[in-house]
Amino acid sequence: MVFRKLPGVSASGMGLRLSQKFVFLLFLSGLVTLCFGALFFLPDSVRLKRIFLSKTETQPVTVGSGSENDAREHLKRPKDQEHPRGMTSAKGETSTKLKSLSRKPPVSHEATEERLAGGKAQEDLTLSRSKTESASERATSPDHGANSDTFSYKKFKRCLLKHPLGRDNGKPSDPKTNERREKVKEMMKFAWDNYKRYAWGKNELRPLTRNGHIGNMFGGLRGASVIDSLDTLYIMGLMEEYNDAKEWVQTSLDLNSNGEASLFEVNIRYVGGLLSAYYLTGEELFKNKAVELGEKLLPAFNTPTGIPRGVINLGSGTSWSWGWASAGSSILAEFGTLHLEFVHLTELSSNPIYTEKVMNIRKLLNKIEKPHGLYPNFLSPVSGNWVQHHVSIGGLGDSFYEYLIKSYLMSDKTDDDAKKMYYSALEAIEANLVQKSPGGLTYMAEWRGGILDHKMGHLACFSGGMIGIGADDGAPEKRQHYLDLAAEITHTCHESYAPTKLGPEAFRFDGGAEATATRLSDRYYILRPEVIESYMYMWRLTHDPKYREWGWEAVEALEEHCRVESGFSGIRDVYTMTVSHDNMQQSFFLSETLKYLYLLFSDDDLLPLEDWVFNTEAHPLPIIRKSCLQDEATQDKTVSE
Ligand code: DMJ
Repeated sequence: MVFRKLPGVSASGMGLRLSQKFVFLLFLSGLVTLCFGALFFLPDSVRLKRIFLSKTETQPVTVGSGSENDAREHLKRPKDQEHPRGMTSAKGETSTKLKSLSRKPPVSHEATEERLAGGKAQEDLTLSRSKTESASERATSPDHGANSDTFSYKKFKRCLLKHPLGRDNGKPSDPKTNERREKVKEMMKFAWDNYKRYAWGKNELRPLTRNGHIGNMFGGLRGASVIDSLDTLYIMGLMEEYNDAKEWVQTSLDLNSNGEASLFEVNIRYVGGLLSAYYLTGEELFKNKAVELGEKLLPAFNTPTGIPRGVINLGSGTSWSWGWASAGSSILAEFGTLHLEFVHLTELSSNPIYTEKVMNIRKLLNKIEKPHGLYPNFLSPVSGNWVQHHVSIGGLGDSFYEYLIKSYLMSDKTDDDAKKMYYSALEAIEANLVQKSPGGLTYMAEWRGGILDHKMGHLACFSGGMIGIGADDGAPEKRQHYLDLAAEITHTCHESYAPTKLGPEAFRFDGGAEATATRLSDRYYILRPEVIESYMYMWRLTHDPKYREWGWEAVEALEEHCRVESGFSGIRDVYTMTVSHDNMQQSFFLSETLKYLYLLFSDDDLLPLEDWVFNTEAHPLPIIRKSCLQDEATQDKTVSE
């Protein structure tokens, strides 16, 4: 740079003025930096801070539909998927740059859009670690409950209407029912003991080969059967077993894994299991682990729409879509099954981020145009558009609907958006999917762009219970109708349980079939809970003894066909009396199937529905009574003042 001499100013004078200006400018910029830096120390509520440090995530909501595409079965991932490359661990850094990407760039119009938008999206993906760090710090703070911002277990217990375990741990007065309940408890102990003996710390037991199974759903996390069993063991009073499980969580549950996990599975089994264990027992350990794990799931939401991708690397935070999901889409039943757990994570950590994330999903789904009022199963996390028009109450869609009504119930009936969305979805389901077979069975068909597939999956059988628990809050003129519909669906699902008295994975209502599997590949039963889940809810709602009888049929069938020398196993064909076992004791057998059976034979005051909702893995989460919790907070304050 060249300085020209100004008239009347000597060279040395000009140099002096310039250096004075330089010092002044330096001082000024220092001052601005200081003021800006000070913003970070202001509380979040200060307006100035929100103006200058607003979030940068973009959330466009555009509506449209893509091409029809074939989906693989929910949650089954082809083995040939590549691993994401070039990821570095972000551990130890104060702020982490996170990537979200589709694993295999698809070759459709949507894919081009994604790659273009993806580039822009990368800029906005910085997660404020300071915010999430404070979440776990707050959750682990020993003086929890000391002020109205932090969670107080004592206050929570006072806001429950009833004791969680009832008067006498739900023991039924009728001796026959009690005997049946004891049988279920024995089955749990048998399943647990064998898991402990042969597969301790692994995810599931392989009961025939007597070893453990790890699988690839939980991103290197271990002990899925331990976490899924905690609350079941506790409510059954299997305290020695519960204590072993708790000790394992304390000493061996390592959350610093670096593998690829299903966001959905980790959330419903691990986060859900830990949350329930905390609420039932008050053990801080479970709360801290739940919040710590919850934090690790947050990077999956860093997409242009805030709709999370299905797979996340728990170590690096990189996330991507399932290779089998068309055009890099996210799955309705996956991103729609986070609400209950995430609201509780906010409750326990006092960090609003979890609720913000799931409310954002809700907002987008509420706004987006729905074909015939229905929610298709695939949505692009980049554009916020439906990717194809396949609608199902079974796999890929199921628990999204479940979480709408349960969000409403869990909010102490204050979450009106969830309520509206649930009942209008149910109306659309009734208008488009609910069918009557020639033999008079009511069923939920699947919908592919307006064409019905007259098939119902075992997974869809949860809907009997769901429609049942939502019946009472529907329009007054519809209440009895909903209860009847719930009973009819449950009846249809019971009909599908034959002749082993266990049900196939999918059954059909066309070509002369009446709730029967017509393909060999649909005949397997993997210890799934959905039909029994509906029996349990329908029993609580109606006290019709047939539900207990149907539950008992299932117990006998499980004993006869699935019990092997070292645990319980799924079977390959429910239509053959000489069964072939699949050598897998699924963790949901311990968390759901046996828990729902135990509750079916217990009094209603064991985990009363006035106080608890069950997440989709049957982990009980308490209804949040905001007004009571706030009142209690005031009381505590007054006392301490
Ligand atoms: C469980 O993990 C959950 O119930 C989930 O919602 C669906 N699949 C299994 C049980 O079948």
